[in-house]
Amino acid sequence: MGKICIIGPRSSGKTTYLAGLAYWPDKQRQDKRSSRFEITAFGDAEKLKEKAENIICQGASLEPTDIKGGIDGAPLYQFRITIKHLLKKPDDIDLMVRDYPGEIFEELASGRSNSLHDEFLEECLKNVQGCLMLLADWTKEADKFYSQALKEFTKKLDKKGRLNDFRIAVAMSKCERGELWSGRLDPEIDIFDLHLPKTKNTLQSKILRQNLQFYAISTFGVLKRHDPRPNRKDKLGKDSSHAVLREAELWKPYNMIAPLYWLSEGKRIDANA
Ligand SMILES: Nc1nc2c(ncn2[C@@H]2O[C@H](COP(=O)(O)OP(=O)(O)OP(=O)(O)O)[C@@H](O)[C@H]2O)c(=O)[nH]1
Ligand SMILES: [Mg+2]
Repeated sequence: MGKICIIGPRSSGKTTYLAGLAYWPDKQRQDKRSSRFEITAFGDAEKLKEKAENIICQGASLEPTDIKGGIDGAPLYQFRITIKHLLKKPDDIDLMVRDYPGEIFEELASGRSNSLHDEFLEECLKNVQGCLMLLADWTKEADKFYSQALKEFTKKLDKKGRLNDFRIAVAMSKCERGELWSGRLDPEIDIFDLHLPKTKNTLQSKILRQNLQFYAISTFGVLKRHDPRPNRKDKLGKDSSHAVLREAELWKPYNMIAPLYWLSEGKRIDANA
């Protein structure tokens, strides 16, 4: 069973991503034949599925993640993902996923520390096969900030002796946004080289090439295959990092499985997963 964690700044879409995985809209539509994936959510992940149904599908946002109860009180979500292939037997991946609050990532950049957050990072650097890192901004300031946080993150990996055996899938989240959508086909070049070069360099200078991959994902996706309008509504009075699902019945996430498959198996599957 692969254990991974999801890290990224606040509001980068981490918990919504997990809720989307637990709910898996194709399954709800009984769209089974057209879907290449089957996902079963276990334990705490079942509760996330209800949240997707009762909050995201109703056009609202999830609460920010809170870990006041410490690491033992933080849910560890479990999923089995079955990937169907045309000519060979299906692959099953079993994942345990820890969702961390964005403050942990943000503190890395500021150099401040907090014993509760340190406890989470310890776990992440010790017992985890790799991490999915969700980043949602592409401004120059964001590039600087991410790069700073990742310098600290890789230093910590090094101290724990994990620098050479820790996979990092870095994903631009919410990529249904118009400015990013066309870059999803080759995100390493058309999103990371273009908008987040410092972030990419920081990672590439420390992490072995075979342990680093770049992705673009969107939990909300677009309206239809031939209608690339975002399946998203911005929230009135909120900044652009807050948005809600627009049409629950058209919900089709983009590329959510590919990074998990790579983190777990070390092999790539095509996008649109
Ligand atoms: N446009 C868009 N917005 C999204 C997407 N996924 C999540 N969001 C929105 O982004 C905001 C933050 O989502 P969360 O999942 O709570 O983010 P988080 O990274 O878990 O945040 P913390 O728990 O505070 O660290 C919410 O308003 C979501 O509805 C997406 O695919 N596209
Ligand atoms: Mg969260």
